Amino acid sequence: MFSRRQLISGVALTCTAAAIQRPTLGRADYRSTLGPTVTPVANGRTVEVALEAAERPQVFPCFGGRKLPVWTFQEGVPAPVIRLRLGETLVATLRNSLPRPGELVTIHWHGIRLPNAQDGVPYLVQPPVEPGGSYTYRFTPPDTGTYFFHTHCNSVEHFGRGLYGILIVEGDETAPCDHELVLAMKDWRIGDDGNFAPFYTSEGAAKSGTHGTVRSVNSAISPRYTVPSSADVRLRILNVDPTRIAQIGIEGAEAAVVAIDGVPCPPFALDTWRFGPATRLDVIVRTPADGGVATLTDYFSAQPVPLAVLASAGDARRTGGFDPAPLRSSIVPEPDIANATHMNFTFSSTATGASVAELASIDGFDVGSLCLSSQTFWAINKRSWVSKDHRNTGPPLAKLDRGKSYVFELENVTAQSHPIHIHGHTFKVLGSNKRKLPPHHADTVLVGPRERVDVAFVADNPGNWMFHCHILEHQESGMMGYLTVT
Ligand SMILES: [Cu+2]
Repeated sequence: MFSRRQLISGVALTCTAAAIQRPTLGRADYRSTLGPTVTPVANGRTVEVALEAAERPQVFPCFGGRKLPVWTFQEGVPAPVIRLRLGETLVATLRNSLPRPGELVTIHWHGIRLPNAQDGVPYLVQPPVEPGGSYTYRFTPPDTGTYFFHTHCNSVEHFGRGLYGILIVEGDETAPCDHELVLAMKDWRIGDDGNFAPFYTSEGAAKSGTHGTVRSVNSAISPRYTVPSSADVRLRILNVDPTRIAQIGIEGAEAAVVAIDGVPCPPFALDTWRFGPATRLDVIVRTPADGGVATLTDYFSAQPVPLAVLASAGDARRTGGFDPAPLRSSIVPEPDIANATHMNFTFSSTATGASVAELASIDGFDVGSLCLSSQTFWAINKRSWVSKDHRNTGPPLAKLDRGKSYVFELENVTAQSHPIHIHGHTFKVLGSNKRKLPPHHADTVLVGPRERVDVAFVADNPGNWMFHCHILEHQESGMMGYLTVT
């Protein structure tokens, strides 16, 4: 008989095997350059959006007919999609109409290099919005790309109940695609009684997070979208789950990655991509001929999971070979690696976290019955963030000089993966001690067990910026801090 631990490692082996054995299609010698730089020019135009955080009980397609008390920003849709053109200013008015007394809200615009005051972190940069209150965000995004937004208060529950939205800044294409889809991947945690199950558990927080029970894309199970045939379709794929790490690929069609975390990269063939929470991937797919299907698939499980199906219909749009046009180059400043200051950040578990993880791995042991003296399981450089609501911030993890280049050595000494996110900056991923990564930029990078990933950036944005794991239970149980740029 297998122990639970053996079974878990067996699952991991199966996943790896699934990813490796998967056949790859087509060629991979796409153009290795980017298009000309696109420089934002504020054009005076504004896009005004009203976002009202409220409970709106409804039946999303993945709920199996059940009505659940979801929390959303707008009526009628699982998640609003805000679109603006580069150069336009977003004016977003947030109203807090959540039903629970004392439930606070802010909006963090994930990945946007915006002024610190608009970053939406309670206490650190703004007072949280009380029930009945409102707050207006106003900023002009400097970069194109695929982003999302979410609250930065009680995040595990807010994500769990669906309080997030998509933000797209257009203007990066050098050649138009034939069609576009936004595909937001998120699990829902529904208990046997048909209601939401607890979003935060000590067992989950001390290990890889508390997983949802129903997988979805755009709040539907394996939704099917009709797309033009033999066409180049742009997929903006987002992982908006607070926990799930996927290994995504496209089955049945040739596909190329053109941007990671919104930042354009020279196109490269998508075999599979390790896809951590809060990360995004822009992919161009050459759809099959009329009647064919291509499937966005997650290979990081014992059996590949079909996440969304693209069904081709109609006359062929293209006849030549697949040669996806690169997007325009971004204006993210290039770090001066030779003269950069190196800083090491070690992501570790606390003594409490290590013992809870150990106990949680014993079959039948209910960690919830422990009278835990501390809910702090994780640390950055041996410091745990003690207040999940950001109230008692303490000193920053590091002070950075404005305009200087830094190399952050992100060192994970735990047995879990951690998607590490830095607010207000986009970093260049330099490399990993464990895997080969294509040259790219990101705002969130997945650091695997005992992996070290080096990233570099110019600290050009003044203010206090959160620096944390985006497995939200890890964040709320200690793996969070902030940087000060002056
Ligand atoms: Cu983590």
